[in-house]
Amino acid sequence: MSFSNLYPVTTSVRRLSDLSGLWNFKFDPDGLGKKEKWTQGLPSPMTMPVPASFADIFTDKKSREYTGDFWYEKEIYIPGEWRDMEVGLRFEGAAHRATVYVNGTKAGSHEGGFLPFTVIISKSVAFDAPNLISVQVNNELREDCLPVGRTAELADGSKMAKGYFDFFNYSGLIRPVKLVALPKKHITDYSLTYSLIDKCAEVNYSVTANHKNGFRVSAAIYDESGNLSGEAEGKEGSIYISNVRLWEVHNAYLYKFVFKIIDGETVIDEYTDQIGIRTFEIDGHDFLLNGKPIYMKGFGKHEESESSGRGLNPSVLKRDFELMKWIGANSFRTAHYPHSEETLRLADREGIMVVDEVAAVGLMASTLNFFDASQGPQTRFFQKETTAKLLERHLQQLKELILRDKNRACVVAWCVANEPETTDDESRPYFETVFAKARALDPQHRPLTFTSLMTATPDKCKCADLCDFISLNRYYGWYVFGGNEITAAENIFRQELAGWTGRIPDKPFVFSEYGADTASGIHKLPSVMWSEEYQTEYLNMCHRVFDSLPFVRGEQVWAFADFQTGEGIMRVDGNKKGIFTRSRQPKAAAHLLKERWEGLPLRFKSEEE
Ligand code: BDP
Repeated sequence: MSFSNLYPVTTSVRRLSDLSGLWNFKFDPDGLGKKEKWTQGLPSPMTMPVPASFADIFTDKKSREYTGDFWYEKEIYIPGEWRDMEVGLRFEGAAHRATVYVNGTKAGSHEGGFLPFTVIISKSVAFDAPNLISVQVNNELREDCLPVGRTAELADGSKMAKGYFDFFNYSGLIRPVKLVALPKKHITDYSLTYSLIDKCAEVNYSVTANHKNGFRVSAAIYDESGNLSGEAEGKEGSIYISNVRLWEVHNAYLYKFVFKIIDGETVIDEYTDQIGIRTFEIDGHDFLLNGKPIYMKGFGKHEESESSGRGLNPSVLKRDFELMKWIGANSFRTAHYPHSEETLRLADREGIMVVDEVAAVGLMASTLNFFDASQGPQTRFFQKETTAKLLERHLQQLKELILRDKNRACVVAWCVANEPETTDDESRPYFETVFAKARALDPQHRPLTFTSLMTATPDKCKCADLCDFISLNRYYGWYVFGGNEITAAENIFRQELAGWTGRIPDKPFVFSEYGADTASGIHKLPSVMWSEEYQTEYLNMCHRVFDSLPFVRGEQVWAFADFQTGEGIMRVDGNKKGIFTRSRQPKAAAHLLKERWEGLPLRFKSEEE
């Protein structure tokens, strides 16, 4: 019998308890945990906050860089009132893989640290009595797992994560863990699609449950004042809303959807969600939100902050949205992994569009991909023996991502990979499979893209035509022809873009990354690279290029804020391409972008303009 992995809510019949707080914690470098039965109690544990990444909590380097197995543990009571229910433990993010034990018995495991999973624990728990939850987590990187990298063994025998990507390998129980109690027969999923006719919306829904017969389904939609907007009966159906209030950028309207399964007169399950109604599609070079052209302005954004690492931090999250609204952004890409469900729910609430990215990053065998991007070595990444397994995991995580986020109004597109080595011939069959899977999975048929590496120029990229819109990560003026050579950068940038016009003449282009490292507080007249002055000069150059090209429909600057990376000669305590500092204060470039983005018409560049 399948169990619901829907975002947990409380309703007339569903129960929920958040297990955030301090847990017991212990590293297991020698793999003793299972042999010594740590599942029956961790010997001499320390305390660790959940949700959080453990790395920046510590004051010693070995612990910060720890790579391998580690354990979390918590004792919980399960209310006796839940005896007749199905009880599950839902992990919103256990990076990068986890095995869960309850009272010493294995309850389930999951691969992929940025997507939720639920394990059923009803049969292994004691009600109204203490129960021990133990979680073995592992954060090693491999070439057949996402995100991609390898794990090195150092001279002292310890392991070290070597990501093929430019962000710190933060890990742990990075998102909330929740105890959920559902009726034995319950709703497992629902899907929504819309069509808009004048002021009316046709909302098509379908609901699935973990049992097939002996119940009926009802669906109802309420407006923000609590008035019933429409209702229907059946596992699938349509509800018409006249005078619909659509979900718009910076002006989100969320309806309350209520799904019930009913046996006779008894409500056996009820699930509710806040949903925005909107359409999003591509017409020629235009993105159309609710049928109207829209230009994407915003960021590539990591989900991370000081001390918590990748751990969900609601205050930072809310501050980030306040900054996005302040600067006039209307969108961001969840670089380089699915962000938390709380993030997407906030984007729904605030009216910010999201390009939702799966953790397919590092699909190029390099530990300094930002440097190699400008040098262009061919690593034949898709010809490795690990490719088949990697593809399997990539498809699995794409499936879990689309299942998780398919009903979110904010999600307007899926990004199926960041900077894969699409110059490799074997990337073509790989991505044909990935795109076909994503197309088949999304009921709303959102546009698909991947972000293109600098070396994947129009003459060399084997996969660009698979995309519904082209996303270019370009760093002319930073990694190539930086500083005093910026004029040469602009010329070569324009030359490359002219090539794209010939290769893909009929699709929208978005600059999904462009940026310059900038140490906040460094001022120099005339500018030098790394100064705040250079960041603004660089952005002005890029914007001049974008504005001269008729097919550009978006700019998402890299990055929203400075962020932590691994150590290396290219990074000064992390990547400094943030428009905001890591403590979320503006650099000079933030004021430039605010002026630009607030001034751009919503329909900027549209052929209807
Ligand atoms: C791109 C990557 C991104 C890096 C960025 C950079 O997609 O993760 O942080 O370049 O070099 O290659 O700053």
